[in-house]
Amino acid sequence: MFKKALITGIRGQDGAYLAKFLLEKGYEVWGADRRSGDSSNWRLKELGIEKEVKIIYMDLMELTNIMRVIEKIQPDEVYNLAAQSFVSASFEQPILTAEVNAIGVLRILEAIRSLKPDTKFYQASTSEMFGKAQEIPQNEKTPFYPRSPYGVAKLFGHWITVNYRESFGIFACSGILFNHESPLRGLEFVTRKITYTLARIKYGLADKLVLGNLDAKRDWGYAPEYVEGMWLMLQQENADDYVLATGEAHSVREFVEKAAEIAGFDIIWEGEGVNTKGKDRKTGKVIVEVSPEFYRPAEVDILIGNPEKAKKRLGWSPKTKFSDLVAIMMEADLRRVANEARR
Ligand code: NDP
Ligand code: GDR
Repeated sequence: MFKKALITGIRGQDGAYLAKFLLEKGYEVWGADRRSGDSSNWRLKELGIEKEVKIIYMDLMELTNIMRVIEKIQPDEVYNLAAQSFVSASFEQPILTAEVNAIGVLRILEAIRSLKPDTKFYQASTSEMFGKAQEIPQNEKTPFYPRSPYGVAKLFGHWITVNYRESFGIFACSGILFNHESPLRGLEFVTRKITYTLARIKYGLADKLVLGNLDAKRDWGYAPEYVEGMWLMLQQENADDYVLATGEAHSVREFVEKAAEIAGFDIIWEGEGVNTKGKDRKTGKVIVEVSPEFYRPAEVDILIGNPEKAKKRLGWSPKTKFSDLVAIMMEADLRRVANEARR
């Protein structure tokens, strides 16, 4: 018998890759869409699975809606990937962020508890819960110190998942995932903003790249590998929490440098906070500018994960190295923008 999976956040980066992965495993895949008005489903289209995913309307704000969906689908597995996922926006929309990223998780767990308690549940937790990191690298036992309304709300989502596992015996796992990127990443996130904008500069469609804090360091992995880790968590004998990460951190500045090299640019840095030593000397045309507009009220300076537990228990390990990840993203955007420019 095939299994049924319900994925919330189906129209996001991870929703698309997870849907593809589960379809290949023979699952019947239901995608919960909050019906935001943009019905382009471009990510599912790019992966060639738009017609295979069964879309159902479901918003994490609405308990009765969630209950009807769980009742109708009777899923074996629920992957809760839906969220207000942009850290910056959470400072402007903290209440909405908490409603979706914290209480939204509880709504799903309540629906599962009431209607189908044998459903396995995956919660998309995040390295942002470590925030002002209390140790380096971070693992499942590292104390949390979130630095944004996003991180605080996700911390509630994490603990309520643990609590429903311990209180009601629900098979509920929290995946503490460090940043994972791909050509399907949203344009508001720094990696995709860099590769897409550089590609547009290359084809004369933009004249500069404007960024915030270049010194922030992140542990960047490749998204298709991380969705397999989510699935593996739900296939174990016991539910547990796992860190998925590469164990390496790189700065935003390094990401820009690598991407520019691949796109064939010499970088000229300009703006506040720019460190103009060595290769950052001004030599001509402006390509990268630093603007306070993109600084956050409280920053997370450095995150590096330790994925040892996932390696040992799940047999999961990251494969794509930083420079390959940048190349995959940069080349994909160069191809995309070349097509745009031709139209
Ligand atoms: P995306 O931003 O690409 O996707 C998030 C999805 O959530 C979107 O499709 C969005 O819908 C949906 N959504 C937002 N609000 C609601 C709501 N009220 N009800 C239903 N759906 C809603 O995120 P990613 O795919 O990158 O990330 C997936 C999850 O993993 C998120 O929860 C994120 O916080 C978490 N995470 C991501 C990491 C990463 O590096 N990518 C790392 C760690 C955790 P719409 O399309 O309509 O906007
Ligand atoms: P993050 O990703 O906050 O780590 O959250 P993002 O790409 O937004 O920022 C990473 C770092 O880059 C710095 N930065 C900029 N960020 C953006 N977006 N735009 C800029 O112009 C810019 N300039 C510098 C940021 O200050 C930050 O330090 C992502 C999301 O996917 C979350 O949902 C997820 O939980 C975490 O990763 C793990």
